[in-house]
Amino acid sequence: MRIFRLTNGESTFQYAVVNGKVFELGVDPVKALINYANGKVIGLGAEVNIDVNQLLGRDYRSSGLRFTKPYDPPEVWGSGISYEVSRRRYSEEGEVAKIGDKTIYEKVYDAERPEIFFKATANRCVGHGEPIAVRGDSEWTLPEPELGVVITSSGKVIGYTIIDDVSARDIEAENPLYLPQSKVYNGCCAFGPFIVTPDEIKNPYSLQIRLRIIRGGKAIYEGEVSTERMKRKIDEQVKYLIRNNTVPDGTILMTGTGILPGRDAALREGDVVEISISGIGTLTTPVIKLKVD
Ligand code: DO4
Ligand code: MG
Repeated sequence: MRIFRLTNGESTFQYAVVNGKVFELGVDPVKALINYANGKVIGLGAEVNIDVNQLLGRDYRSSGLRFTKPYDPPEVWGSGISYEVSRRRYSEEGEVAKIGDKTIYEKVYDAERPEIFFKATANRCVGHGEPIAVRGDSEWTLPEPELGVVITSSGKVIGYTIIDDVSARDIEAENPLYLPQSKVYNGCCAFGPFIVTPDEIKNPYSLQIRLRIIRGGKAIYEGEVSTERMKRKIDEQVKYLIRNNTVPDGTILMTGTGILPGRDAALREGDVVEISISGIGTLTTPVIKLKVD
């Protein structure tokens, strides 16, 4: 099953795709995911005739129905430096803080305890076709294309999604204590277009993640990675997230990036970020730059 949500700008409408057919979803999407995972009745409504592919081509400037985030996540958390490439690339950028003779990124990559950070609430997240943001005080913001997992309060994975941990890298590079400001702001996170149930993702460690940054119709950056390269596995990340830390059902955990463009790919207003994960789909988001008030 996959879950998605549409909006006409005023109201939202939620749907589930089961065996290739689209149905209205009569219950809260998180409840539907939990019931589905437990083999219980989901709460499907009438079958509807919706051209999903045509709707995926629209964005927030289109009139009429378009995609939005699949549901309102109560909390979004991130796990960091879970790929060797992120350990290396984060360690290379400028004057990086050290503990002993290792950069903080090398240290956390090798440590038993992962990096876990708070990322967003629903109001800071956008969906497919909606704008992600560059902070008004950042000149070097990058997308971080990641596999997102939707979990219950007990840490059970009930869904997968594509998620963008948009990050103001210059603010984090200036001082690691600025991490929350580099990670958490309006429009800092996009996810969707779908939440896909675990039965559709046979092996979460064999997914291909691709990123394209498009400027003026041309790709200025293209990169890819397989989740096979994720060193810190999902259950380990979830275990630390929920240790002595109660999270609500429907919390999303971002599992870390393995694609790291350089400074020359810093996002600009008008760019389009396209992230694909095999078996899930493609999340497309335009970019806007916020103003400092
Ligand atoms: O501290 C850096 C953040 C790392 C991160 O977000 C990632 O590896 O995806
Ligand atoms: Mg990240």
